[in-house]
Amino acid sequence: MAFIANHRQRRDVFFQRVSGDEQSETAPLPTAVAHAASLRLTISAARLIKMDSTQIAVIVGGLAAIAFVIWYFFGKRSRTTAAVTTAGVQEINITVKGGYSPDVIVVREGLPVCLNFYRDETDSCSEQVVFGDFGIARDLPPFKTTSIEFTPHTPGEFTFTCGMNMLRGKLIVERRD
Ligand SMILES: [Cu+2]
Repeated sequence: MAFIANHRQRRDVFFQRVSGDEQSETAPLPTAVAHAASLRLTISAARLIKMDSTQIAVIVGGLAAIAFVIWYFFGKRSRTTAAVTTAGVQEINITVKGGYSPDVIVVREGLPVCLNFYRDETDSCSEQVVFGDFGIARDLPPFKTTSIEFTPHTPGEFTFTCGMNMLRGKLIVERRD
């Protein structure tokens, strides 16, 4: 025991001599090194855990973003069939607010269609609605109903969009039996 203690003391003296004046004079070097090492270990462990939680957050955020994109572009749309009025007009009310609701409208070919767009916002994105296939582009004043009337003569699916081609809806024209 005396030998070990003596040895340790000599070693401490040796380290102190080797490391010179960088080390604190109060703490023997091995203790300081041990402290520094354990501190470094704690910091790196903390950093590792922090990085992991950041990575998890990034992954979760990424997955959420992907899910949102899938839902936004491919999700089940609200499909609505236009009601036919006594005058034989296929009429439907569409709310415009960050999108079109409903955004899938089913009509029959050969009958006049009346689409009542109520723009429930001032967001400039939706200030115009475009039915490219029908050559229609119409301004939608905010908080007002704008009716667009035309008669589809060809069955098929026709996209309608905002003026910037961002908001989208679909007009499905079904064959008349
Ligand atoms: Cu837009």
